[in-house]
Amino acid sequence: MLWGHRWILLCVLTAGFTSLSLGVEENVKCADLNNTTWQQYRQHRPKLQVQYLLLTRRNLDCAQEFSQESLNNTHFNVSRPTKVIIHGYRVMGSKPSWVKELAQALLRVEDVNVLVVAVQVSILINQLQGHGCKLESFHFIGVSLGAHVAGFVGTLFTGKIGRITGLDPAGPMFKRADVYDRLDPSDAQFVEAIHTDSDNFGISIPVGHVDFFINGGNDQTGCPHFGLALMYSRLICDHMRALHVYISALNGSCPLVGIPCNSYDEFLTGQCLNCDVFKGKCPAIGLSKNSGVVLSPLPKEQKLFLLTSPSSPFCAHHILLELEVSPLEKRAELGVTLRTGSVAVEQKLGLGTGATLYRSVLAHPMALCEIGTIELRNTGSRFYRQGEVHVKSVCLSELPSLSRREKPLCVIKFNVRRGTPCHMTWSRCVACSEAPQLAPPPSRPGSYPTLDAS
Ligand SMILES: [Ca+2]
Ligand SMILES: [Ca+2]
Repeated sequence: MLWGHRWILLCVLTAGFTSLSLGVEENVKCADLNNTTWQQYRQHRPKLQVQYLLLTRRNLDCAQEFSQESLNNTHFNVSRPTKVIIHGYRVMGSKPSWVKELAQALLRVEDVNVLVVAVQVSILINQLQGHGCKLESFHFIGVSLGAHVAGFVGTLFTGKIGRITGLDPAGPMFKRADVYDRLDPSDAQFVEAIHTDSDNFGISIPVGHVDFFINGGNDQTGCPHFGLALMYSRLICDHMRALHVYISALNGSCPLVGIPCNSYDEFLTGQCLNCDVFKGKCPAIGLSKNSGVVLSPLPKEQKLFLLTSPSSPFCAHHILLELEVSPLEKRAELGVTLRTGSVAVEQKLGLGTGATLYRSVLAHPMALCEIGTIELRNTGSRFYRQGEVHVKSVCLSELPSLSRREKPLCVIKFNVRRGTPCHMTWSRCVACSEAPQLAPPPSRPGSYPTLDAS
């Protein structure tokens, strides 16, 4: 797709102009985002008054129109922190349907003011400062272009805003932009970003103190990337996943923690196993202070990786698979399946003649202790010619590991013949040519080769 088309679509999908329908005069009608289009906004800009939506625990379902003049007639509480949802401009005028869901998720976690804005946030902040709100009590949550709007406003307040959360901050035209024009760690006291479509609508570089790259940050499991899916859902699914993962984290479905690593490849090949650089406490998506980061000074542009399941609430356990085989004369391929009841997750490992140690990290819906069986298949057929693979050990452990790593579950010493799958529970083996033994983990060499996993 041409970049021009991408950006038109990006504007359609993620930008947005908020205007409010009337509602204050009767005090019972709820304010709402209306369908003002970008064109209408341009034509009528001088006449349009900048307005905002307010949601609090006292009006969870019925947004109030909000302005400096109406401040005293709303549920806004200057003594409480304020979350500001920034969704930018909207070209076609369709309402961002997720705003209310995000606002309500925030209010379930904290008793705060939630303001929904499109632009001109700085005017609002100035007004609220006049009413006694402190800059550090503001938390901006910006989606796509809204993330950079939040960054720009943060710059205007010299980085004194409390927190900015960028949900798949827009790229790639921002990638080479000056930090003044895009979100960066200097824009607030704590800046975090969640990346889910770095290869398309999102930015590929880290822009916060910490940056969560979900499933590597490019493409999301459960999103249609091929086939007959609607063009809209194909294009927007990855990009909007950051928002849905964030809402899931707010709902507390499961901890969504990131593991620090230089690259996704290093993460997938088991080269980053713990959060020792964060004093053993992995940063988590959500509202905890600084995402749980206790380091001082804060890190900058620290990449964090995590895997998710394909659908809400996106919970997954990170399982490290470690395999040691006897030296092979020819190449081979092993299919490893972890199974609990009807749930099965398969990982294919390409084995070469020059290496005997392999590592791979995979997502599994079950915790390690709930994985009932492991099955190995020698799937190499005509192209691969290694007829039998002697497995010295296959071990599973769960990430992130604690500083003192727990012992992995291991099975040792068995052969996997081509065409004869080897099923194992942790206490027995079926159809192996040699009875495997449960064993303590093998000693761990310092480095492992890159795994050719598929
Ligand atoms: Ca900036
Ligand atoms: Ca993508």
